[in-house]
Amino acid sequence: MRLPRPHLARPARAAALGVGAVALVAGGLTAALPAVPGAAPPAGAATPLRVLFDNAHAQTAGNADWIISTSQPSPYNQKSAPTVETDWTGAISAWGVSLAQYPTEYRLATNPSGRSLTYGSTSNAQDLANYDVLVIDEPNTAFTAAERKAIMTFVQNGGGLYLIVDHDQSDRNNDGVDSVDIANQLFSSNGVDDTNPFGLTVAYQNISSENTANLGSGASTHPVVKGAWGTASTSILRGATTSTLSTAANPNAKCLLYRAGVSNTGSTGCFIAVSTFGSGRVILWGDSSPVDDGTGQSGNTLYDGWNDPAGTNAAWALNGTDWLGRLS
Ligand SMILES: [Ca+2]
Ligand SMILES: [Ca+2]
Ligand SMILES: [Ca+2]
Ligand SMILES: [Ca+2]
Repeated sequence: MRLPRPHLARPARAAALGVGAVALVAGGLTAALPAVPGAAPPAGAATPLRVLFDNAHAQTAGNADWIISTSQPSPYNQKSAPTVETDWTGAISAWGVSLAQYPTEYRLATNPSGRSLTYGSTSNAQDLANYDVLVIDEPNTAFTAAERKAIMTFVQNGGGLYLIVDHDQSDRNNDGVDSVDIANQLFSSNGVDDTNPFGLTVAYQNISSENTANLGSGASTHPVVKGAWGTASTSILRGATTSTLSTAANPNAKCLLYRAGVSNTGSTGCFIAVSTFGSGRVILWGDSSPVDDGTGQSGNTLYDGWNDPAGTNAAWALNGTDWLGRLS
């Protein structure tokens, strides 16, 4: 059983990877990071949360670079104890390094390109049964039928799925499917529950540029909103879509953050949704841009959404990771 996170230390660390990163370099490690990573975990938190980031579905196609590190499966082979997001190479390395600063609390890996997602395969070191949380940021090739079943079985058995999609017609590798198609296929054809298991469907929208602070009714106390990494309240939409909720299909489907200007009790226009399936949890976010940290492999045009002052995007990602892993 995991005890509560060290709440006081967490926001300071999260900030160190954000706008405070410059101060970190200028002021020196000791000044900027007063708490020693790994020193704070309470007794009983001996087993780190195991988080797997998927890179087997064209997550680096086109300008995407949705990896935590170029070293895969183990990011620690690039740098064993990263402290700033550029210690690991990838446009979501800020997400990875934020967690990796707490080595006794989080252990990260990447499902590398060419490796299928499995559940219950003893020959796959990155088998989902070995992880607590699976992050899939904008898949651009479809999951196979076996992978869809594996993902849903993982969630059904208590796993947490953080699924991020991008806007309609965002087929970066021109294979005929984009993340909207791929998510909806997962939700409707998985061999475990094909009748809207999460109560969530991705809309076919392309919202070019908006900001939102439209929290769902009653969402202000949700652990993803009010978490150890700070309060999540706003986000950015930069080529984005939303989802539609069906509480008839799943009464636990809930919208935490709506697009601006829509009803915050409605079933449409949801930008960040949460739900459950079996013993597990899911978060669905309608845009890959907010977690783009702006730095990654050369050749990609990237924008820093992670630190964009119009959104509390790091908090959504990091509090969400904790909630999916049942730390909150
Ligand atoms: Ca790329
Ligand atoms: Ca594609
Ligand atoms: Ca986008
Ligand atoms: Ca980066």
